[in-house]
Amino acid sequence: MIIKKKNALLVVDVQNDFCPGGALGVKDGDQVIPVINNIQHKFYKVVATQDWHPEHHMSFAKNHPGKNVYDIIEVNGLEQVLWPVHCVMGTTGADFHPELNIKNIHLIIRKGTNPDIDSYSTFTENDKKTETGLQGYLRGLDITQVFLAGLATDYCVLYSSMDAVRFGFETYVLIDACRGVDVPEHNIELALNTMKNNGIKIITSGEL
Ligand code: VGL
Ligand code: ZN
Repeated sequence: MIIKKKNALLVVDVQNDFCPGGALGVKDGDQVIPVINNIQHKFYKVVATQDWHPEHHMSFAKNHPGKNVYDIIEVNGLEQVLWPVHCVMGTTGADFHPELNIKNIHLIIRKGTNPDIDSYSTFTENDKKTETGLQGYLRGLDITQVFLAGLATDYCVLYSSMDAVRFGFETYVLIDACRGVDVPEHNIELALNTMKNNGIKIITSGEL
């Protein structure tokens, strides 16, 4: 039995833009939805996140004249992948996928709202310092275990799980409930290795 009493499931960015047909569609991204819907009841708290960018966000390639989607540039000393316009606040692309069951979600965190910095992690912006408030919420409830699911394995799930373990939570990634972008090539494999090397446990939803 892995799961303890004080746990939280983090449902990362299961939004239209990250699902097939979306602006930054992740291959088979919608396949995480039935898995996530089926396991939510096992958790003490369920937190969902939304990538939630202003139109003029620095992560959009179109805001950097002469640059292309997936170029990697440096902004304020941080490496930045340039993305297609995605998850613009208040648009349909930023909505949760309609098949995701959101009725039992306790907390929704929106991240990436600062136009000047990206925020892959649900805990901190990419400066690794500015918090979203999630750590305080979990600590306030004495939660010690964090399980992650959603999109994308090699970006928001990776960064969120790395912060979770850094902040002292026992951290699990539910591999069958995640899908990745895989940009650059082999990035998902690299992400999983980084997780494992940092003490994050990779399990399947069947092991819960
Ligand atoms: C994400 C790229 C850009 C994610 C967010 O949710 O993994 N990826 N913004
Ligand atoms: Zn984004």
